[in-house]
Amino acid sequence: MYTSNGYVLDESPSRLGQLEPVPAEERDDREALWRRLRRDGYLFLTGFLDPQMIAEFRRFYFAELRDTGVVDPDADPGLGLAGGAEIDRAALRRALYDRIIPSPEYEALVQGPRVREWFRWFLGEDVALHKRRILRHTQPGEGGIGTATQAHYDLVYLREGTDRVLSMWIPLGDCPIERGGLTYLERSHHRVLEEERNGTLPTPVASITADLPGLADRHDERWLITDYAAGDVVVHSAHIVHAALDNVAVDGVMRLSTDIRYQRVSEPIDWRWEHDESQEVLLNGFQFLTDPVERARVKTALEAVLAQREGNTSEDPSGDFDIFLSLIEDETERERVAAAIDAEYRRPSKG
Ligand SMILES: O=C(O)CCC(=O)C(=O)O
Repeated sequence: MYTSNGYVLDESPSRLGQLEPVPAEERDDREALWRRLRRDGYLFLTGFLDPQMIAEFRRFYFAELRDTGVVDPDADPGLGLAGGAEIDRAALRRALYDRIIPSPEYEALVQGPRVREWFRWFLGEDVALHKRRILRHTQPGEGGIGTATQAHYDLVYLREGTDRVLSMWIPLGDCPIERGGLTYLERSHHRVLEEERNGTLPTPVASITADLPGLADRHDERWLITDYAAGDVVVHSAHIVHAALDNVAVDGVMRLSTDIRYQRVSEPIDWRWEHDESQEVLLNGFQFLTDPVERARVKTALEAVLAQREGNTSEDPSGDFDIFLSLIEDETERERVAAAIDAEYRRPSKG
């Protein structure tokens, strides 16, 4: 049984399918890859990265988390065995934002020659990697709304720049289905593109829903899943709907992944993605602002706050939504945005 945020996936063939890897004969054929990306919304590139490099990064990552309660401190960090202790959130943030994300190990992973050169080749010009890069781990058994990534498409979070952004999802270690890999709603990008063009999407939209089976029913579409192996990656467009499954593995092994975004340097970059992930909470409210005057004002105010915090990891980001809300001058707009933030990010966990 596969679940996402506790919702059980319908395993009938009309609702669940397999992700299709790019066949060997298309790997070096740019035109064929573009045709495939336009048709499917994703490119599943098996064995794209060296599994040994992935294994080394996994070991480095969990070794850095040894004292956070996330992993079993007595086990080989390369295994990524979940710990049973209470999680020390401040220590976790320090490990992530002060040591792991700025490390040469992470840099080599996300913009080593293999990845960067591939994007340069595929996009046909110089490329930029967004500074906001996301590392995610999930312990087995973590569940309930808010644990697994809900159904969404990336453009919703990237609207301030070009829509021709490509994401790369990289499992950092083997990620069999039950460990909670990424799942894609088959060809949903065609519908999303159409809805975007016609302006028929409800706005503002953040994630669409946690109810994956309900969404597949509503659109008569299938969720595509697979057993990912270390070294596999998926490149996806900004319009395809995707989500994560729960980690329901019984072997105690953590799911670890990173997701990064590349685009052509010549196209506008969403300013919010020019800040690293440690400022995420502060930036998340911006998507809910609709009034153009308020958007412009808040953007300026937010950039000033961010400039002050550059390189300074806030250990307790729980107050960042309040800082964000305090930047909105119009009271009605502030209340509306506060309600949207509560619905999207502060939903009480069912797990
Ligand atoms: O890894 C996840 O849970 C979500 C990843 C994602 O949304 C992405 O790669 O765009």
